[in-house]
Amino acid sequence: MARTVIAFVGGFLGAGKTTTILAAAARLREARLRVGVITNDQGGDLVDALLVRDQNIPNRFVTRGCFCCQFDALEERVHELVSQEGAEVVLAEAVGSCTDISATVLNPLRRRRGDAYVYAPITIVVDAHRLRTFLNERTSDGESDLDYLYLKQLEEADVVLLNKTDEVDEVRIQELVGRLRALVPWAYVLRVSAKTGRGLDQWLRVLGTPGAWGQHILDVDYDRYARAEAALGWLNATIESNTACDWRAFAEDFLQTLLREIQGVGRPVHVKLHVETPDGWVKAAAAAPLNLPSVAADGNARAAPARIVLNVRAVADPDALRQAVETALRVTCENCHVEAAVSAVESFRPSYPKPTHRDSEPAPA
Ligand SMILES: Nc1nc2c(ncn2[C@@H]2O[C@H](COP(=O)(O)OP(=O)(O)OP(=O)(O)O)[C@@H](O)[C@H]2O)c(=O)[nH]1
Ligand SMILES: [Mg+2]
Repeated sequence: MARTVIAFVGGFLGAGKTTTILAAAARLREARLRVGVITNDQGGDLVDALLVRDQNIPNRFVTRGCFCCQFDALEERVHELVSQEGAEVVLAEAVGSCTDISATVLNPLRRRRGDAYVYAPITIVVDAHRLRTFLNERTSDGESDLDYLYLKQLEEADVVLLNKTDEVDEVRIQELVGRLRALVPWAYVLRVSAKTGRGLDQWLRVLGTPGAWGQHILDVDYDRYARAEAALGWLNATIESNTACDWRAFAEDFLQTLLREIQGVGRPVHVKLHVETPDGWVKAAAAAPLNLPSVAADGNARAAPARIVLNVRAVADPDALRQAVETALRVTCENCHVEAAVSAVESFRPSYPKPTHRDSEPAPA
């Protein structure tokens, strides 16, 4: 039997990693390959995991820390996807505030597991709008800690996917590709749209290309990396309701109201929610810098009970995020004549990254 291919997909919060993975998984399945997906988060309840499950893709989660700090769990989940689900390709999405994947995840796995798997290039997904903002706002007297993290994510890429090109004109795309090639001359830079499918077949061809990938071991200042992560507030919540309503309209209203509330206490980075009802699901999300809501549903979700999973990532105090969620929920419930209550919530700042392994040299490929 051919060895399973493992592809790590990183990139900043909201860049489009999950959307890219789901679109790629659909193509791989059309080509009759068995795909498994691993999602990852600093907290517990994950919208991404629900999105993968909605597509009936075999999936596993690594929660309560990024792959590097939860390495043993990652290794186990990969093994499960291969041994229990027969996965021939595993697409593993790293937390969007995570970097140093090559030294702390890919190379330790290769060193420990040797030939058991084939390691695909490390892919970093980049939101074209965020890249423009990053390039425009960088100053010669040094970048912010979050910009430092963003740059480190790019530096370890074997492949960069310039995503959301459906929203940017071709002249700008050309310019951004040029700037990316100057920043990371060793990486393949591909123009893609996870939404329209542009460039995804090309990406899959690159993923299947044998090579000594993951060789870019970063020089990372972990104090700066930790400060960048700690600038972010994280909130995961579950909300439950026994009222029947138009859940798509509810999700749109809640997302917009919550974005406004967060803007009052900080800066939204990625806000996403998933509503599950007996007659369907709705997902709604908005990612900085544009914060344009995108909403999708599988039908006409109107029934009760409804279970809403909410994930907020923002440059804001975690307690202020709790307050923002409570206020937005009250406003939307009034607007939509719904009774709903938060049944679980956690909010925090990611803690100092402490990788289980860190290889300062690439393992033999
Ligand atoms: N227009 C457009 N929107 C996209 C595209 N890819 C993703 N999005 C939207 O961007 C937002 C973030 O997408 P995700 O796939 O959840 O991003 P992510 O990188 O997985 O986010 P995190 O897991 O929070 O780090 C969602 O609203 C998506 O609908 C794209 O190619 N074009
Ligand atoms: Mg995601």
